[in-house]
Order: sequence, then C-alpha cells, then structure tokens
Amino acid sequence: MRETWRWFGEFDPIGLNEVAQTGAAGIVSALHAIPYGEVWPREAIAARKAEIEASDFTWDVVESLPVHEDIKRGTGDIEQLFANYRTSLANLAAEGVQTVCYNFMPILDWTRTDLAAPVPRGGTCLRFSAAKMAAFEIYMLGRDAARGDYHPSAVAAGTAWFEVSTPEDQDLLLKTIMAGLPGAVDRYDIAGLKTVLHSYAGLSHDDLRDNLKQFLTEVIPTATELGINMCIHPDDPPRDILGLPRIASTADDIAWIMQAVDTPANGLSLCTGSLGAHPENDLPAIAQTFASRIHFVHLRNATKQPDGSFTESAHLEGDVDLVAVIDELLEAETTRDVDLPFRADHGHALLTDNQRDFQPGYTLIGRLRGLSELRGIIAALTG
Ligand code: DNO
Repeated sequence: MRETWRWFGEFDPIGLNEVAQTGAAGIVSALHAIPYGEVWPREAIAARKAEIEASDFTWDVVESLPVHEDIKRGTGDIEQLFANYRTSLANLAAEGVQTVCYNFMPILDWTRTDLAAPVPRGGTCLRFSAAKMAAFEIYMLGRDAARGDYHPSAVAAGTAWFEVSTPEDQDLLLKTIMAGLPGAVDRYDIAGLKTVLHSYAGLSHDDLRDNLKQFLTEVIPTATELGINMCIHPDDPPRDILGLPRIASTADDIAWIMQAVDTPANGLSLCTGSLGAHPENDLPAIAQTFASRIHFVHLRNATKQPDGSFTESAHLEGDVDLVAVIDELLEAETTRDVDLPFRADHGHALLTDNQRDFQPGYTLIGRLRGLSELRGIIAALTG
C-alpha cells in the first residue's frame, strides 16, 4: 500500500519539509482556494504539482474535487457545472493526477461537535456528541423535528447542555460544526444555515440518489476516457443530520452507488473512520465486498457509544479492526495488481501539536503516530 499524507497547500501550517520526515511517499491535495463549481485551470494544477514534486513527493490523489450544491440539489445551471467538472478532470489528467475523491453530503462535509476532546493520558481528539448535535438542531436552529432524529437520551442530555450553555459555548459549537469545510467555502452563521437548509426543503433520499446518479452519468464516462478513477467519500457521520438526507453511509448505500454506474472509474474512498461510526457497518466485510472498486483508503478508528456519539480513538484502539481491513486491502491489491494509496486519516493532537496551528484533525505528530502504527501492520502482514 502506498503511504500518502494529506496536505492543504497554502492553507496548511505544516510544511512539505516536515511531511518529508514522516516517511510518506505521496501527497493528497486539492486546490482549496477555488470556489466550488469553478474549473481548476491546468496552470494552477501544474503549479501545485511542481510544488509537491520539488519536495520529492508525487501528487497521488485529489481530495477533493468538490461537487457544487446545485448538483446535489438538482437546481440551477447544472449543465455548466457538469461541464466545468469534466474540464477540471481533463486538466488533472493532463497533469497526470488520476485519482479523484469527492463527497455527496449536502451542505456540510465531516461534522464534529468537539475539536479538542480530552484523551485519557494527554492530548486531544475529535468527537461527535449526539447530545450536542441534538441541542444544536433543536434549540439553536429551532428544528423541532430533530427531537425524533436522535436517541432520547441524547435529546435529554442535549437539553441539559443547552440549558446551562453560555452564548460563547453556543458560538463555539456552531464554529466546530462548520470546521469540516476546508478552503474557500461559505461557513454559515445560524441565519445563513437556516436559509441554505430551506433551499433543500423536501429533498428526499431518493431525490439525492437521483441527483448523484445524474452526476455520475455525466462525469464517469469522461473519467473513464481520461484514465481517472473517481472515488466517493462516505458520509461523516454516517447518518442524516440537520434533516438532510445522506446516501453514502452503509454497505447498502455503497452497493447502490457502485451499480448506479457500474464501471471501475465509479469507485469508493474506503474511510474506515466515517463508516466505522455506524453500528451496522462491518468494515472488513465492506473492504472485501467492494475490493474491486476501492481506489483510495482513509485509515482511522472510532469508538461508538449507544446514544449515537463517537470519539476518534487512536488508530489501533477503536471499534474497527484495522488489521483485518488492511488484510483485505492487501488481498485486493494482489488480485488487481495495484498499489492502493492510503493515508492515516486524522490524528490526535499530541505533545507539541497543540502549540501550533493545524487544520482540525490534521496534526503532525498525531498523524505520524497513526501512520507509524499502520506502517507496522502492513509490514507485518506483507512479511
Ligand atoms: C475529513 C475528510 C473529508 C473528505 C471529504 C472528501 O477529514 O476525510 O473532509 O476530505 O469528505 O470529499
């Protein structure tokens, strides 16, 4: 498996000279300054590639080439957006970048309620509290229907949290929920979020599936011609939030997406942490079932709680059996004769990580710990 490292370019306080010391071979990056829906110009792609190569890395994966909200909603001038997406793919292919990750989560990308939850022996981690998310939806957004979307104990705990919360606590929760959106995108305040949520009113799971199928139908043939493998990233958390449908949360969802346009270029980013937060997802089984369609791998772990909350655990300490997952992936590599790019996804903030800036989840030392542990598993399994 090919070791990669996510680097946010000009938005990343961690330099490629530091990444070099982790031993990773490839870089996962994106042009985060370009607004969603606009073409990625070939020159900008070439410049990023040159920067990466100057530090003796290769640019292995684009994460992400974002999908504009109009495509997810099925509104507006989507023909132009599809054309732009195809042009960006062609420009990437012309520069030799052939693995492209994206997601189809409405409005928000990955979502947490705590960016610095304490880890027992020191350091901090990311956490999703169902209670705080319920409080956010019910009380801060005024979405009463959310009472039925969360476990009763989460609603009760969220109510208790809200009653004693200060305006600063609430503001921090809003900012935390918005923190998963990297780069040049809108981060909403409460009024803005209500407006954009309104624009999704009535959109069902089936509608969102139809819109994903249309997107795939529009871009996968081009990707195939260009030799690009597209790989959808699962929902994180793998459940509906804010009353919005999510359609890439379970093995059944993935099966539906794979058959919607049944060809290798329509593939999966296997994210063990995202999928691993769903009680019914069996990650080694998912890795085996979709072995032929996995083009990119995020290895991370999560510890689930009965009310729907989860904490990002150290890479080898959560509910997901990463040794078994990696074993499946190594078998897929042999069968397909490929070297799958993977990255240690997220990391705790450890030691001096908290003394500097970093993109939430994307610490230097914490991720290096994760990568080192994963590297050890791979070495042991490959003998
Ligand atoms: C979180 C990431 C996601 C991922 C996108 C892909 O840490 O794994 O934000 O990049 O969902 O489109």
